[in-house]
Amino acid sequence: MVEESKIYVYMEAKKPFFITTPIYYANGLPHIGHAYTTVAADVVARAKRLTGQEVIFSTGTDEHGAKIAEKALLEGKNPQEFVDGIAKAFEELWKRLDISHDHFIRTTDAQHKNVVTNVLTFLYDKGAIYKGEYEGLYCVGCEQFKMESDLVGGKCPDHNRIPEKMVEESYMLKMTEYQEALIQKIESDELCIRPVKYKKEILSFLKGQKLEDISLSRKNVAWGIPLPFDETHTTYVWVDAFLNYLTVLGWDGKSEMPQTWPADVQFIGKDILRVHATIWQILLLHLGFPVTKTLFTHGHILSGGKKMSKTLGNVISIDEMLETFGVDGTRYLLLSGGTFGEDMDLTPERMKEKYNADLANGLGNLVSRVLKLSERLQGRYEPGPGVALSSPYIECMENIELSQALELVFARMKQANEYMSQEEPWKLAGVDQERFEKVIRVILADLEIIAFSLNPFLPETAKKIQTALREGKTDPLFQRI
Ligand code: ME8
Repeated sequence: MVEESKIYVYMEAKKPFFITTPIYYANGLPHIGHAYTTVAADVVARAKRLTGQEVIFSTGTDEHGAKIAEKALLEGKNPQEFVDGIAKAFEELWKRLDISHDHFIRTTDAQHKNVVTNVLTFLYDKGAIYKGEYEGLYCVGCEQFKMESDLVGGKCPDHNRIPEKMVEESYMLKMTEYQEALIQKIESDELCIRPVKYKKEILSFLKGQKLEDISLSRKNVAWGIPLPFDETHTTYVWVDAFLNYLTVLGWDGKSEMPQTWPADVQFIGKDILRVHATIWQILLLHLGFPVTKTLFTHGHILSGGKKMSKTLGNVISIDEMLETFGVDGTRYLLLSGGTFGEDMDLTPERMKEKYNADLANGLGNLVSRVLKLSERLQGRYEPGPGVALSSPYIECMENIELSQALELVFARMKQANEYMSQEEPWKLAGVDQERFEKVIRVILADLEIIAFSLNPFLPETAKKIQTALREGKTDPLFQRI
C-alpha cells in the first residue's frame, strides 16, 4: 500500500501543470478581451512555475470556418493568407504583453489537421458519429446552432444578427449517452467549473433538457478540414478547435492519451462556457479520456457599462493601453479592474486614476523613497535567501482569485507606505540610527515579499524591484500620467 501511494505521488508530481486559453478566432485582430484571458492564464502559469512546478501553457488561433472565409473574401485575400496575417498579430501582441506561453497552436497546422482526421476516423469507427440531417438556426457569428430560447427579438444577442435557417445533410455526434455521467462529474467537481455560479448555470442547463446530438460537419463550408470518411463535408469548427487542447501536447490523434492530459485549468470567457462544458467534455468521454480538471470562466469586459462596439465608439484599444500604461501597467489594469470571474467595467478615466494611485504614486513612490533612504544604512541590506508568502495570498492564487490576490499585495504596499509616513525615518537617520535601521529594514523586507508576490502579475516590475534591492538603486518604476 505504502509503495503504491508513493508511486502515485511521484506520478502526480511528474505531470506538468497544463493551462490553456481559448484559441481565438482569426477573423480579426486581437483585442482587449483576448488579452484579458491570456494575461490571466499567464499569471497562473508564472505562479505555478515559481513554485517549481513544470508548466505547459498554450494559446493559439482558431482559423477555419465560414466566418473566417467570409472575412478573407471581404479583404480580397485567400483564407490561408488572411489567417497567416492575423495569427502573426496575435503572436506579436503576446510578445508585447510578456505572455510566457509554451505553445502557440494554429488549427491550420498540419499536425493539428492530422489529429482532427485521426480522431474523426476513430469516432466514426466506434459508431459515435452517424449521418443525419440537421435543421436549425445557425449564427455564423457564434459558429453555433441556436435554440429559439437563446434568441432575443429573433436575433442572436451576442452578434445582433438573425440566424440562418439551415437544413443540411450532416454527420452527427452522439451526445445523450454521456449526459448523466457529465452531470455527475460536474456535481462532484471532477470537472470543476468555477466560479461556482457558472457550475450552477451549467447544471441547471444540463438538468433542464435532453442534450441534442450535435452536427459535426458542414456541407457548404469549404474552409475546413475534410471528414476522412466523406470528403464532401468539412469538420464543424468547434470540434476542430477543441482538439487543439490535445494537439499541443504532441498527440497524434490515435495512440494513447498524452501524458499531460487532463488540463489542470482551462480559461474561458462566459460566452463559450456552455460549449466547453458540454461538447468538449463529451468529446473527451467518447475518446475515453478524463474530463478537464478546472474550467475557469470569467465575465466580460465592458466599457462605460456597455458592451464594446465600434458603433458606440467605446472600444478600449489594447494597443493604446500598452502605449499609455506600458506592459505591466496594462497587465495590472486588466487584472485589478474588477473581481476576476465577474464582468468588469473599464473607463479610460478610471484606468488612469488607478494607474496613478496604485502604481506611480503607490508602489513606484514607495520603492524610490525607501531606496533613497537605504543609502544611509550602516551596512548594506542583504535580501534574504527566500521569502514567506502570506497564506491568504497563496490561497487566493490556488483558487484563481487573481484580483483578490493582487489586492492583498497592494494592501501590504499601502501599509508599508503608512508605516513610513508614521515613522518618518528621514528624521531618524543619524539621530536615532538604531530605529532608522529597523524601520528601513522592515520596509525593505516587505518590498521583497511584495516583489515576489507581484512576480506573476507584473514580471518586469518585480524583477526591477528585486534588482534594486540587491543594488540599492533604481530608475522610477512608473511615470505618472
Ligand atoms: O470563441 N471580455 O474565439 P473568440 C472578456 N474560437 N473576454 C473576452 C471578451 C470580452 N469583452 N471578448 C472576448 C472563440 N473575450 C473560439 C474559441 S476554443 C476551443 C475556441 C475572450 O475570438 C474570452 O476568453 O471569439 C472569450 O471566451 C474569448 O475571448 C472568445 O474568443
